[in-house]
Amino acid sequence: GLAAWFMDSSDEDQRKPHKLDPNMPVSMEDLQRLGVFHWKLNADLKGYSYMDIITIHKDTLPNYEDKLKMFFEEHLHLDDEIRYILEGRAYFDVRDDEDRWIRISMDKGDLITLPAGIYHRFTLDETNYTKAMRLFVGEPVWKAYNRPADEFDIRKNRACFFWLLR
Ligand code: KMT
Ligand code: NI
Repeated sequence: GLAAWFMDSSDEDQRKPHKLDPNMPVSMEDLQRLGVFHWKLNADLKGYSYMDIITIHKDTLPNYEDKLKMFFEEHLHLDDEIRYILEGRAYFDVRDDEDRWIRISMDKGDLITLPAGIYHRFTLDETNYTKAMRLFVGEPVWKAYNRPADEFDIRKNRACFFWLLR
């Protein structure tokens, strides 16, 4: 857990690490610039009004194959995505401000928040199992907009933010 790197562009198995050769790590600071926060649980789970637990394994998740396919489609949400890994491992891939894929490796005890409007996707790794807590501020909205979804204000706000940061 707690590691991130730029991804290669090979079409090989999505569950492999897909590191560049040589590896190009992405720091916590770089992720924070993108609005992505990723840390070991510091008991700061305050302020969330909804929680559930999803067990992603072929024997426990209905429509396992379809769901994994859906999770790996590049998409965004209009709310933050907050996940806390309880067991197993997984990867969250996010697009940086230059549209490069960053792979974030997550395992037991890792918490991540993805900001509303960031393009991202999710995959298991080759261990094929993770149990995650899904947290939400307010009423949960699971609606995902597959790319392209640039018509939303949140996308324009993000573009403006990165333009100002340049
Ligand atoms: C999402 O929206 O990307 C997901 O819910 C990923 C799977 S939950 C660990
Ligand atoms: Ni998502």
